[in-house]
Amino acid sequence: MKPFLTALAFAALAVPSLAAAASPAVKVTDAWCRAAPKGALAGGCYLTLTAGADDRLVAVETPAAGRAEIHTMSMDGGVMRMRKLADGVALAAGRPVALKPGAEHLMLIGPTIALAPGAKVALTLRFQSAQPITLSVPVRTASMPSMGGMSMEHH
Ligand SMILES: [Cu+2]
Repeated sequence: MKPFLTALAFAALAVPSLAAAASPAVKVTDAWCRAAPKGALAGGCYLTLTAGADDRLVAVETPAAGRAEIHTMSMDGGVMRMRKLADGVALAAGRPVALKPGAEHLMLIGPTIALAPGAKVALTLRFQSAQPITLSVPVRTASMPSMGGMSMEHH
C-alpha cells in the first residue's frame, strides 16, 4: 500500500498540469431534492456544480425514478414553463452554476421512491469530459413554495 501511495503522490507532484488536463473533477455542493407528496408524478433536485475546466452536464441517471432529465424553467406570458435541456447545462471553468428552484433543475420523472424528508436519492451526473459523479442526495422540504415568478427565497 505504502509504495503505491508514494508513487501516486510523486506522480501528482511531478505532472500536475497533465493530471488536471486529463479529467478535472466537477465539484458538487448544496445538493437536495424537494420533498413531494405521495404519488407525485415528478420531483425536482437542485445542486451547485463547479467544473475544474470548461465542461457540460449532459445527463443525469437515477434508480429512484423512471428517468431523470435536465430541465429549465422560464416565464412564458405569466406562466412558469419547464422544458428539457437536450444539450444539458454548460459549465465554465471555476464558475459555480446553481441548479435551483425557478431555474435549471434536475427532474425525476415517475419517482419510484417516496420523496419524503429524510429520504436519499441516488443520482449519477454525467459530464462531457469529467468522470461521472454518483451522489446520495437528501430530500427536504422547500423553505417556501414557489409562487409564480416571484423569488421567495429565505436569507
Ligand atoms: Cu422540471
